[in-house]
Amino acid sequence: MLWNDEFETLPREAIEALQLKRLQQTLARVCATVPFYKQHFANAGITPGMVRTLDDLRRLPFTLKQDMRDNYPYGLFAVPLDQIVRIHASSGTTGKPTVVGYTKRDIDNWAELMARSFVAAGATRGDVIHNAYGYGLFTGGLGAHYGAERLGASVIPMSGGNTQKQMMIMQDFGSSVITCTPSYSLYLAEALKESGIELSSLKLRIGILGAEPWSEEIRVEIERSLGIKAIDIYGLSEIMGPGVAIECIEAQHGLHIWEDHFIPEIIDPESGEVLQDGDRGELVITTITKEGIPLIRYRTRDITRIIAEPCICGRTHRRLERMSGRSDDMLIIRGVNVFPSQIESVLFSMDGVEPHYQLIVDREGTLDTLEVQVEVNEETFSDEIRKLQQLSQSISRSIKDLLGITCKVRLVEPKTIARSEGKAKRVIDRRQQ
Ligand code: DLL
Repeated sequence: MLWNDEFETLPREAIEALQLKRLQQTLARVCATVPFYKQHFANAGITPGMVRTLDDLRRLPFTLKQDMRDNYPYGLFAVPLDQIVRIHASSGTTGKPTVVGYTKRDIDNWAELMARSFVAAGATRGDVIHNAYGYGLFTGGLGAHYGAERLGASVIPMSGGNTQKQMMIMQDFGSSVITCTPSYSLYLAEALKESGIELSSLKLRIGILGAEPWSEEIRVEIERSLGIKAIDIYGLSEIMGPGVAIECIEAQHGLHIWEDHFIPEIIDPESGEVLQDGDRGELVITTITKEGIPLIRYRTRDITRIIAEPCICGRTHRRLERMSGRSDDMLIIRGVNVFPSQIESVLFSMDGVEPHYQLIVDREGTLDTLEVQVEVNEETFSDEIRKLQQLSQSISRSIKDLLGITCKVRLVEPKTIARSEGKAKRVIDRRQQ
């Protein structure tokens, strides 16, 4: 099923022609209306007229999150405030948030792309969409909400939190699609089990999950424990919010990025060089329809690769492999580059381990230390000490084999690691404190 047959199946040449036209219009517009871009391009010796092909895009300088911070709050907006109808902001961990503004048309395009994404995920207008993404400055809640309404489904604006109430509503209202973070879906699964609620008493069939990295192993666990198809959705507030890219239910392999609105590139995060399709690197996105805050070559810091092969679903928009993390999530422990997702994959290949963990990085004297805390299931936890020791040794050996670093593994009782209603916090780095 498609939402917009024409645009979702545009032949490659037509997508590229449309991209070039829209890119040229966007460049002309930002140069005329955003002093930052005028200066930024002048510094690089570029004028919009020099971009004659899509390949010329790589001649333009990148836009960084820092540029948004330096122009806080409205400096990068390309229209006067009286044309901005909504403002969102991303939840920065430190300092001021990153602010984005939407015109009426931006909001309309966003709802369209979210409706398209819902349909790609297998949702229909007959669904009851239980939206447990947070409503507020975060784009998840309102982004999913307007998309679900555009689709014509019945949307329940739950927002995050109050798990008991979520479960009651889910049962009584017959929620069939849930939208939330993957970590919250696991929390819900656990809470349902604890309350003795049978999956057969629910109508849940699809989860549209994103806003944080998750692995294939976690997908298997979510699908099993909630009895649903779990679909990966990607987005970021700087570019739009949720709905920039999504997996299709037909393949569940790679996220189609809506290329009539966004141009993706993959670069080497060190050199900034553009990589070939298929090579893994940092995702850079250029928006080509946004009016409020168009961004040119925005460095997302997310690590992925482009899957250019045609998809069985018939959509012609290329796919991004599931994000394997962010380049700024990379920990450097005793000089070794470590992505939390690498440790996650070791943990979930072990029997008896639950999908809840935390990495604690600290410093003793001049030496970095890593402690991996992971929950084990009830059965394993009540095993004899010797078995638990074997498990923790085999985890630490596998981590050593994979990454070359020694870590301390602490197996903890079920439900001791804090659960999250939004994005999970997997890493506690005490070195900077
Ligand atoms: O998280 C938007 C969103 C809401 C996406 C709901 C999907 C669902 P921000 O708060 O600006 O926006 O955070 C964006 O979250 O750069 C990624 O690092 C991460 N992220 C988002 N989706 C995924 C995903 C929203 N599916 C940042 N897989 C992005 C991995 C994701 N990481």
